[in-house]
Amino acid sequence: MDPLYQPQKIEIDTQKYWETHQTFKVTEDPNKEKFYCLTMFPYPSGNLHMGHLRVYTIGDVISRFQKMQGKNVLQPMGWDAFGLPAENAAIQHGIPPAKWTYQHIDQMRAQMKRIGFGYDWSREIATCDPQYYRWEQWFFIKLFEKGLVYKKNSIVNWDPVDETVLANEQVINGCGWRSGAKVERREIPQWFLKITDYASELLADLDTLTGWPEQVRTMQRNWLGRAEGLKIQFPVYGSPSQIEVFTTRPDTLMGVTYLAIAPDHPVAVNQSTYNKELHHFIEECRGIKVAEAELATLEKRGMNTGLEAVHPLSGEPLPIWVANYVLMEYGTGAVMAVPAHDERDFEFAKKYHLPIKQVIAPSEGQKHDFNKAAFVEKGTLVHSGLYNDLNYEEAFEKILEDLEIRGLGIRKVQWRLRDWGVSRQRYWGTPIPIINCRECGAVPVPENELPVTLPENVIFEGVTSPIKKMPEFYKTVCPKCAEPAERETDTFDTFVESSWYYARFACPDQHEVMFDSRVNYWLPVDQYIGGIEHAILHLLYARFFHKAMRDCGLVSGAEPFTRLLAQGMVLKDGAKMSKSLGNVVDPQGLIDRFGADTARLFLMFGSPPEQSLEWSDSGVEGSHRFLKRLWHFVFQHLNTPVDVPIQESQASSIEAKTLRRQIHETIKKITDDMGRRHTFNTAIAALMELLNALSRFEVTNKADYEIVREGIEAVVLLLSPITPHITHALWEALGHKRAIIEEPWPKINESALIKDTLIMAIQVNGKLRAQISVPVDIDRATLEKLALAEKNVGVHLENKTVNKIIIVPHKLINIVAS
Ligand code: ANZ
Ligand code: ZN
Repeated sequence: MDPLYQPQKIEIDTQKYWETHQTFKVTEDPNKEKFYCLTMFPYPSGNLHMGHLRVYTIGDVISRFQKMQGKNVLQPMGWDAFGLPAENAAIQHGIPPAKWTYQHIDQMRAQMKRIGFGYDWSREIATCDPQYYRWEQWFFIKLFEKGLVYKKNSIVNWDPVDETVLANEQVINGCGWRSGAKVERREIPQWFLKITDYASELLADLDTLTGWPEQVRTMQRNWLGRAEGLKIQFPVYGSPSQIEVFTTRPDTLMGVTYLAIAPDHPVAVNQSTYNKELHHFIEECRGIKVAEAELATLEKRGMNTGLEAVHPLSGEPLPIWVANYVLMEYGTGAVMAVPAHDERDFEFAKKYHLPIKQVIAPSEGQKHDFNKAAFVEKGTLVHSGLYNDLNYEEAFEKILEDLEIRGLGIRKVQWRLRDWGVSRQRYWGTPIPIINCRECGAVPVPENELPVTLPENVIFEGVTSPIKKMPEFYKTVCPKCAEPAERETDTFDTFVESSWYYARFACPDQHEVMFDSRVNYWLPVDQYIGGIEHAILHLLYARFFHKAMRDCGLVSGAEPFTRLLAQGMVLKDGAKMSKSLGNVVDPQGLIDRFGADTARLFLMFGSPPEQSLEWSDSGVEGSHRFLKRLWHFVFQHLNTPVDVPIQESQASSIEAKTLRRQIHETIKKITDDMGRRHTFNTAIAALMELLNALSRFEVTNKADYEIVREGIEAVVLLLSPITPHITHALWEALGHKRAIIEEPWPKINESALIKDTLIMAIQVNGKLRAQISVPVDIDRATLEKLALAEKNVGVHLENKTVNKIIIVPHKLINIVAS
């Protein structure tokens, strides 16, 4: 054993060992419990950053721990390889996106190998590989046939100078990122997936996901946004039309003082043909695409249409306003405004001097100033005529009843969730497998013509997707009528690829069908790990895909991910480590200087995985010092053997017993920390304490030496999921023939955990066969069990039956057997 800890050499050697032994390649073994551990695959940007390093280390530690538990562990890796950065690089530097992407994949794969992640590389997937996306195209056609796909006009960002559609990220302050031209809104036909068909199930099944953080489940619930309310009709004066509103607060109906409609609402658009000012206002609102999140804080703007609606119960006239805070995409695109009880309406009414009418009373003793803010809580009705004194539920039902009589209201469950628009007018993505025929409309590409391959050798002229200008790509014939037709040149949103990759890892080499039976062996993913930024969309889309794939008979089970861990950010000086802030620490430098094990140890030691981790140079150095100390300690131990035999009569000392207890308490704690709690930081702290205790312990005889050896082996085994290289080398130095990666997790010796012990002799038919250490106050049943569990006792009981067990308290146990 080298007296010096040399991480670079040890790490490369260990990685070679794994490579030649194909240590992480797994096959399906029905006799072994499987464990599928998946960390969200990266976009191949070219370099791993510290956040990557942290999340992939978490996954690797969990995988290695589970392998040591005897499970058949699958830990795959792949590349979310389509997307805008490759396309932007092509536009700016003329490199074809495919070439750029594959180069970056090679770079990142090499980095991952250098950090020692235990991936089954034989299952690597790149989503830009036609062998991958062909099954996505195939599945899209299945969804098309099932009626879960439709085409609808929807709005995109149009750059009038570059004559192209821009992704949201390419619009900077309302202008095209390259041309600088003011971006316009255009309506073009786009493909949608009917995720809303699954809204109820996506909501209900959240309750079964008990292995997910509560926060993520709440975020998904809010995104789905199930709301129970009413749809209410407001007739328009002097017009046959009615304005329909959706409200969750019908109890406030008598407090409505105006109607607010979206700028895109047909009544607004129609009215603007007579009203220039209104027309201008609507155009202005349309120029700004409002994200839903901004609605609350948006500066409220509006204009009176001059039209009036009729209150459905009181018959009073209500002005109709166009308001920028009303979304056409939600509910009916119209709101019955109740300024006294809704914050947005309140702000708007204040600004435009509209009446504020209180209809809900704050509870007794609760003070509320209706001049300052809306009162949004539920309560007892006031100033509501017939409905006075009713509570929320009573008012809801009574008002519904009265509206129903007039045919002006119905109960309605509204969802916030929208269908998923999957068309992108970008080049670097999966071609949408549709052929547009003048006669037959949109026709799916026949199965035997899949994949529709994206041409990879392309040159960008300007920003437009090259395949939109490639007749050799888009010119084709209609599969139905054989007339000339054109292929769809839009590509899929890259969220489509990441919605099903987890299942494809089960059988990435299967080229006949999307999935084979292996998918049922590996799914669901037992542990999924990734950033909280994917808490909503990615996870919701993947859950939707799983259910849709199940309904096509492709997978089984209702949910794809049993447990979810959302890791925290890596911070430096309290801010997110990011390029834009210029505070990144490059993992490569760290590895060059200290080795991968130090980096892994620091990242796991700094904080529990769900919390943010503050970068610290001294923390890294401390981690490195610990590994050096461990190395030296093992070296010294191996080079100073103690052979003084223990005296026959000499019981081991109190100190020795205490140390042994600490060893087994540490095993017990770390088993729980790593397996159940995922608190790797406290596990490492306990290991550091154990190493301290081992170093302090004075070895005077062979028995002591053996206990220290037991302690060292425990430390090395327990640490091996976190720092797999140094522990590989140490295990070998400790004289083991089998590599540590093949070793099982250390076992807890229950009797070593026992406090205040005494030694009792165990006899079989009067002959001493063993000695055990037990608590002074042990009960008879436990004592008998412990005695019978002793190995040597078992040997002497072979083929015998126990007739009687005689116990002389605090002295001996005699097992009488024949
Ligand atoms: C009257 C009312 C009174 C409302 C009150 C709220 C409080 P959730 O619960 O999020 O589903 N709303 C309806 N359609 C809208 C749209 N297209 N754009 C903006 N706001 C819209 O929200 C339902 C409530 O949001 C509805 O209930 C409506 O305002 C508003 F004291 O109606 B409410
Ligand atoms: Zn046709």
